[in-house]
Amino acid sequence: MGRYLTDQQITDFRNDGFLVLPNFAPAERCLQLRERALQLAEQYVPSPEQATVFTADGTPQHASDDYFLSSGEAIRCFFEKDAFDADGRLRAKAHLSLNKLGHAMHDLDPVFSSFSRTPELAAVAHDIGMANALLLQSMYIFKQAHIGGEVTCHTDHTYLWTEPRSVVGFWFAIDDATRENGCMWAVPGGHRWPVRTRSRLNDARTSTVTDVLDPAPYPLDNLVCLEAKRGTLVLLDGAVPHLSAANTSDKPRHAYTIHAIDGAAEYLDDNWLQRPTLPLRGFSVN
Ligand SMILES: O=C(O)CCC(=O)C(=O)O
Repeated sequence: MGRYLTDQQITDFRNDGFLVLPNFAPAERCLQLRERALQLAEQYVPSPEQATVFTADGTPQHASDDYFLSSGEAIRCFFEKDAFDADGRLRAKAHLSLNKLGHAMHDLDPVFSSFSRTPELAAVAHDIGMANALLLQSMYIFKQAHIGGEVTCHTDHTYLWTEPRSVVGFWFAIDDATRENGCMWAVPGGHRWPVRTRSRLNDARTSTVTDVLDPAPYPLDNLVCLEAKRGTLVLLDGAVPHLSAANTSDKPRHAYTIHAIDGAAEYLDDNWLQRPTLPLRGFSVN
């Protein structure tokens, strides 16, 4: 397999726990994915009465919802909390009120699958040491203008735990992500700290619970702003703390993210995301 990253980029990723790769995905492919995401949103959006709200601001309303818990093998639509008015009515059309689509578009939709599997992505995964990268989940994050919710500081290992730790986030800017519309921020070197929480299924497998391994919040003094133009790929080590602010601007901030794990690591069976019938596949096109 060919190399994609330089030695310096690999060193930067190891040192910082993230790496920003501008111009990774061609703009036209990003726009094609954007259009497809909006089509899927229209096609799959449930009626507002059956809506599952997804929040990443510390108030997980989705945590005990079967629509969420069984979405690892499906294409599901999750609403923004602020999409509803005080009477519980949607302020905008349903498919324009979504927080995200998740979590198996990369396996179930041809447009998403082809965006998610390229020789370049396979090479990047290999370059950062993933011997057998497997695509575990995909999320299309709308971060809609005005209502796009905050994502509080977290690590991805918290949610997608393997032994040893192996999850890596492959986050693509589908729109330009700026300070105004809620770009991501990360703590350089924070991936060397032990991960402080683990989210997992309860014994009845009906809800997620959080094990607090260290109650101290992650120190955020050195946060780095990850502004990203359309087509930028941001790699995130599974233990690097990262976050994004709410989008209060009038510009949407669409992003697409894939979380991959290493097939050599053990994926725990009390992680919320389970794939009982759909085998995991890698980044290679075939
Ligand atoms: O897109 C965002 O604002 C956050 C995404 C994120 O936390 C992730 O992909 O792990």
